[in-house]
Amino acid sequence: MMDLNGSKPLMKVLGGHTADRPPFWFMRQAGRYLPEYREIRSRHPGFIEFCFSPEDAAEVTLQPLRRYDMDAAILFADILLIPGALGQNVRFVKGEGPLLEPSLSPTLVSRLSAEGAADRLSPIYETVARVRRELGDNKTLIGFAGSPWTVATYMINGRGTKDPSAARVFAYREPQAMADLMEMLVSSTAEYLIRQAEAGADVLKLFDSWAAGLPEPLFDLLCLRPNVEIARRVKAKVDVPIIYFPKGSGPLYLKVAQSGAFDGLALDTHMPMDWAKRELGPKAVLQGGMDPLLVVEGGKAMRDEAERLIATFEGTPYIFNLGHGFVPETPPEHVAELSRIIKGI
Ligand code: 1CP
Repeated sequence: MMDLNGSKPLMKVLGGHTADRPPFWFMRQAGRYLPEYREIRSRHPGFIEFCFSPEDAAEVTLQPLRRYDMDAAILFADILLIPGALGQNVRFVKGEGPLLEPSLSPTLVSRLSAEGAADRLSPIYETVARVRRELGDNKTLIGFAGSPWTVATYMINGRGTKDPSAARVFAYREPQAMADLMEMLVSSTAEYLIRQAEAGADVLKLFDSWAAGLPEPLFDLLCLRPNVEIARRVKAKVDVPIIYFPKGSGPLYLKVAQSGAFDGLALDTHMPMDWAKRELGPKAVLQGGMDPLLVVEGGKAMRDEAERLIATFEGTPYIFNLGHGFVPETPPEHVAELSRIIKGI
């Protein structure tokens, strides 16, 4: 195969090659911990409207790279744009988080439609194209979407919660409505990701932030199968690597790796790293794992853990990242220090 990504360190590693130092980026690298983000955010009354503003969304996508020179930018958007495109009303309320109205019943599921959903997200493809034009040839642009189960937990619950049990009960009580919802999410998400790749995304990531705690049969049905199906549909159309993040799924990561459907697997914070390297590493390129709260703390604790991760994965293709996103309290100078540690400078 011709090596078209030779100048992008992250693409090389995602293709299975090792590197002198791990390429890196950070989950939630754009966001509230950066003053320049808050400045642009304050000009927008609504978060969704901000996501649909390509010029400003492209700008905040690029902001963290100007400070820290990571190897990749991640598109500034949100996993909760898809519910809006399917016909549910989504808004973000200050201090409260997302509100999705009305929360889903089987009747309401039958009123949603994936028809034309990807077209309604066209400002996002414009953001992707703008960022790709401004990003250097050696930098990777990551497009993304929420995984069907994770997006469904918000659609069914109607708001953000630390406990997605309403969606689990819905899955048991209303299997047909759940299957219909998953099919709409799979088809709209696959199309949305294909359009991001066509606009210039080099890599695509699927966030299954609520994959933890599902019994194995439900994990197979609602996490593994839909994400494998999205990967299959995307790869039938565009030649881009896909990273999957089944957060908190523990030993079920093994089934995900064995599916062979994903180029990369994003690790959460409590993953045993030697186990991951031994059992998952042969099947997928590994990314992540650092506790974001260590970057709030900084200093020796942060350095020791970064060095532990780098040493663990030395000699294997590994992308440095967090096990979940930066929290708003993260001091930007700690991110600068962490970037220097990873670069070995
Ligand atoms: O007003 C603001 O600035 C709101 C903060 C914010 C930001 C910066 C939200 C609301 N979304 C985002 C951007 C975002 N979201 C990005 C791009 C920026 C980057 O990563 O640098 C990405 C990749 C996401 C993905 C996302 N959104 C996930 C998956 C990753 C994860 O954190 O687990 C999830 C679960 C969301 C939902 C969401 N969006 C925003 C909030 C506050 C939430 C969580 C709601 C909740 O569960 O309570």
